[in-house]
Amino acid sequence: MTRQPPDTRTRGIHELYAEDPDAADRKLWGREVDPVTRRGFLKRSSLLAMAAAVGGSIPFADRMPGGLIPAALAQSDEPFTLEGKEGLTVLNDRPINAETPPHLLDDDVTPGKVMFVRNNGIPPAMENIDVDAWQLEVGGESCENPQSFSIADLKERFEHHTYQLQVECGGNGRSEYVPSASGNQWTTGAVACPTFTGVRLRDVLEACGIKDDAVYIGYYGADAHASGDPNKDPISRGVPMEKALEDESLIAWAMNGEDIPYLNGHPLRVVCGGWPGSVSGKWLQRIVIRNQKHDGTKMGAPSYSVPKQPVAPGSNVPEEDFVTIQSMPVKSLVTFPKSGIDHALGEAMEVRGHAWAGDLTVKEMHVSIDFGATWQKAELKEPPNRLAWQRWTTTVEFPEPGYYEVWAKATDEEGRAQPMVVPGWNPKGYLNNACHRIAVQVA
Ligand SMILES: Nc1nc2c(c(=O)[nH]1)N[C@H]1C(S)=C(S)[C@@H](COP(=O)(O)O)O[C@H]1N2
Ligand SMILES: [Mo]
Repeated sequence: MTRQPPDTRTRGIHELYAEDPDAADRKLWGREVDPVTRRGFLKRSSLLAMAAAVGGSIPFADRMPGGLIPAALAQSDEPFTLEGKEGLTVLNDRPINAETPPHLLDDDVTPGKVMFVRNNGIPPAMENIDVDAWQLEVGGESCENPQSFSIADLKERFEHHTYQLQVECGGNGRSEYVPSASGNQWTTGAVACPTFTGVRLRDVLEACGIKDDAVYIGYYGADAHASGDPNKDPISRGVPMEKALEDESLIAWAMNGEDIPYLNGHPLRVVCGGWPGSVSGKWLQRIVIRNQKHDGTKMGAPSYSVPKQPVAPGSNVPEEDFVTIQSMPVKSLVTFPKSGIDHALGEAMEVRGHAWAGDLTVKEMHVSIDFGATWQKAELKEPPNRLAWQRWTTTVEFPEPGYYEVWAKATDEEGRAQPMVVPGWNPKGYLNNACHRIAVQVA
C-alpha cells in the first residue's frame, strides 16, 4: 500500500476558513453554521474566545494552525452501556457500532469489555449459538477436498497458536473528513489489540487442499443482512492467499484466554491483523478458497477501497479508479493521560500510548506540546509479536501555565510518518491516520 497523499487539499479548507469563514461554510455545508456548535467554533473564534473556551491562556497560540478545533472541544466521550461492554460510545444501535474512548485503551492487551464493535448486520441470536453444534465449512472452487469441522475438530486436529493482533476498522477516524463521508462517524476508537487463540488459517486450508490456481479466500458469517433478507449477506470479505497463509492469520475461538465476546464474533472468527478489521470475519461459518479475487458483499469499490490517485474533496470517483485497502497505515494513540486533564506546573507529566503500522512495525515515536512545531522522541517498545501494537512512553514538561495539547506521531519502518492534519479525502472516509492529540490544562 502506498498511501500518504499530500495534505494540500485539507490545508486549503483551513486557509479558506481563515480568509472567509462564511464562504468556507457555504462551500462545505451548503449553509452558514451555528457559531455555538463545534464546527461553528472554527470561524467565530478570536484568540480570546478560544482561550475562554478551553479555560486558560494558550502559550503556543502563535503556532496553532488556522481553523484548528482545540482537542478540548473536539472530543467527547458520553458513556453508554452495552451489555458486556463498558464505557463505549455507541455510534449506531441498528446495527450496533460502538467505539472505545482512548483512555480506556491504555492496557497493553485490550480487555474484551472495551473492544470496539462494528456490525454490518444483525448478529446471530445469542441463544442460537450452540458451540458444540457449530460447524465451519471449507470449500470454494480452488479447494481440493471440501470439509466441515466442529470447533472440537479444529482444537483436536491442529496446533494451537496465540498472538496479540491489532484490529482496526478501515473507517476509524472517518468523522474528521470534510466533506463528511457517510457511515459510522468513528473518531479514534475503532481499534483494539487483544490476544487471539486458535488455529492457523493456513493449517486448515492446507488440510483441505489448496489448488494451484488459488488467489484469495473469502469468509461467511452467521449474521443476517440488516434488511432481514436471508438471501443477502451483511458482509463477506477476504484476503489474498499470501495474507491468508501468514503465521499470524488465525481461525480463533478465544480472546484473551476466554471465549470471544458475543459481539466480537463468538464462537469463532477469522483474525488477519494489520488489515482493515473488515477482513476478520465474525461468527465464522464458512471459508471459500477462490480462483479469483473474492466477490462477496463489500468486496467491491467503493467499500473498503480508496482512489488510486489523490482526489479533490467531494469528487465522484469511478469504480475502476479504486483500489482495495490492504495493510493499514501507521498510527498511534495517546491512552494516558485522559484528554482534558489538569496538570501542575513544574511537574513532569508521563504520557503513553500505543503505535501500530499495519503489516509493518513502528520505528519511531514522537510527541509535541507546541502544535507540532517541535517534537521530542518517546521510548518505543518492540511488539510482543508481529502485527501487535507497540507501547510508547515519555514525559513532557510545560514551560508556563495555560492550555496545551500533546500530539503523538508514529513513523513506520519505511519512514512514513502520521500526518498532522487529516490525510487525503476519499469518498468513504477510510484511512484517517492523523496524529492523535489530547488537551492538558497546566496551572
Ligand atoms: N460476520 C461479520 N464479520 C465482521 C463484520 C460483520 O459485520 N459481520 N464486521 C467487520 C468489520 S467492518 C470490522 S471493523 C470488524 C470489527 O470487529 P469487532 O466488531 O470485533 O471489533 O469485524 C469485521 N467482521
Ligand atoms: Mo470495519
